[in-house]
Amino acid sequence: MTSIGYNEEDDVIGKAYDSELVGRLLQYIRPYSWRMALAILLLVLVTALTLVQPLLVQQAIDRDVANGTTDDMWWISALYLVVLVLLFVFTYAESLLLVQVSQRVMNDMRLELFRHLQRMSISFYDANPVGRLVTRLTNDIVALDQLLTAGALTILRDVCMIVGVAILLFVIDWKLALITLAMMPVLAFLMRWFAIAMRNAFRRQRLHTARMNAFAAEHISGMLLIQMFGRQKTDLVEFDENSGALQAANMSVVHQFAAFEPVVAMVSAITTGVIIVVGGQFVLDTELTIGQFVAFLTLVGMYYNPVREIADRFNILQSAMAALERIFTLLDEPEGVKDSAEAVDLPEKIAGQVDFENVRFAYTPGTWVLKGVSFRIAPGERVAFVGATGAGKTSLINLLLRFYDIQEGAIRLDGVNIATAKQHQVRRHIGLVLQDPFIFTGTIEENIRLRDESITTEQVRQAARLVGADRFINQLPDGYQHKLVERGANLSTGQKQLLAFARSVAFDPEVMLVLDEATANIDSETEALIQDSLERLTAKRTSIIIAHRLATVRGCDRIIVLNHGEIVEQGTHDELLALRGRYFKLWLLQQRDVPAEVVAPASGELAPG
Ligand code: M5T
Ligand code: MG
Repeated sequence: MTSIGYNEEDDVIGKAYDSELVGRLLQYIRPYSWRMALAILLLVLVTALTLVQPLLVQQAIDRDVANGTTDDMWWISALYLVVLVLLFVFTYAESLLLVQVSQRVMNDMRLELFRHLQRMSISFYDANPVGRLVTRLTNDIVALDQLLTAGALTILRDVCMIVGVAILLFVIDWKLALITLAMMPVLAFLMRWFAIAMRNAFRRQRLHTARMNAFAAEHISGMLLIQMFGRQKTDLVEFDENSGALQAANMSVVHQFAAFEPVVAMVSAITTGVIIVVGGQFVLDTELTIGQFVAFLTLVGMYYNPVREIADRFNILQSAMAALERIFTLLDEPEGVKDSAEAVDLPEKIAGQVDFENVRFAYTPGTWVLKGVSFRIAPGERVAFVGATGAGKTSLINLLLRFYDIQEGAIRLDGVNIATAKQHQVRRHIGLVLQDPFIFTGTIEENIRLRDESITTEQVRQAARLVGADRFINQLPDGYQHKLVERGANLSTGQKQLLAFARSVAFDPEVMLVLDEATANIDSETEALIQDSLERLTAKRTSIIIAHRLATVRGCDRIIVLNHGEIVEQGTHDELLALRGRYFKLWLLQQRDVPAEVVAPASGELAPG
């Protein structure tokens, strides 16, 4: 098995700086710009105060120590203390401001992402694994936080520091400063070399992390199959390879880091050595005071700190840029069907008439899935759609729920073209009973009303009674307050189905859509129960039933036979049988399950899905 869950997009490694991305990020920071500005101001002040310290020491040495007095000690000490207190206050305020901005930006982005996800078309979710989308909302947003709190401003601080120190060095003694800066090209060369090596190491690290995660996610969710087919050994071998590659990549990152620090330390030590020799001579020549000499050495030490950390920052920037890019790519993904500005309101209650007028529709331009479908379903009428797999039944439902807009024709609900109506109102009038009912974590009652407060407890119970779900619910220890686990793992398939029915009924939609494939894998007793509740759920309600088993649709007022996106026959069960057309063939095929003498050999063209 190969890791098809692995996605190249996830290990794209961005540049450390991308002006377009940063420009977009700034839009998010704008609402908090005064906080940000204040943080930057404080940052500059903190740098300045840090640089003042060696200068104070210099004063103490030159004024007092060198002359064997303590006259100026008191004010220098006092000043030093003030500097320390200010440093504390400013640093504290700066971090606080930064974290505030960063947390707010993160929150804004998360909300925007989630809202965006809510508007994405259903086809988008077919193409994007849940895990990836969740990663956008979690890990990638965290990477952003790092960019704001640890990355961007720290680099600014480092730059301030380097520039500030360089200026002071020149102020103290330009000759000595020149000698110090002469070491710069060596350092620049080393840093560049390390940056490239580290970039590659990080890239490998991320690549292998992504691969291992994808492999693990896929093979853990497919554990049933793995155990069924006894693939544990081969799986373990492959996992071991992935994991080993990750280990190697991690080690190589560590190697780079381990080498970088001592190398910088060595350059720094050599520089210090040269300064001691040359500076010492300057002191002897009284060109430099002892205080200046000490301050100079301290400043040079400060100079190397940011340099040493630059590789770390570089890494943070890089992964943050990549995360930003992924977030923005997701945000740029076009949303599903949108309401137009002049979308009309549907009445609170409708009669429930559904019209399809010459509907033509294609998921991908050119491949028509529905080729001019027209029908009218009167209020309260129960209509079934049947047809071979791929005929377009599910598509029809998707269109009525307006998950997609059609290319030609019109779909009307009580005469109102749904393309011009507000989407959520259209869906409120339509109930959908899915083949694979989804259960949320929460109680039975919460699952029925889906946290809609307008549905009363009594309505919840009524709905459950109507579909016959109350029997099993009442047997549960906590009844309606019984807690369900994720995806309803503590319920049987039939129970989940009944619960989903109750949910559809509780919302009391005028039009009910039933995807009947649901009853495929349950025992005949439960099936009869579900069949029975389906009848009750669709009674006196406009209903559209998509069924594969014709037994389900026999009792419908009308059956419409779809074939390759076109209506080929319609009528009642008996009428259609009398026609001896496609429906008849389908019906014959299904009689094969039943020992009956009616069975005649049929062509396999219309195999039941
Ligand atoms: C009809 C294509 C599908 C088929 C045709 C849902 C869906 C379908 N299709 C897409 O390209 N994208 C989609 O998201 O449309 O498909 P259907 O409407 O699903 O057919 P059905 O419901 O009658 O079939 P079945 O198997 O459920 O009985 O060409 O590729
Ligand atoms: Mg279908």
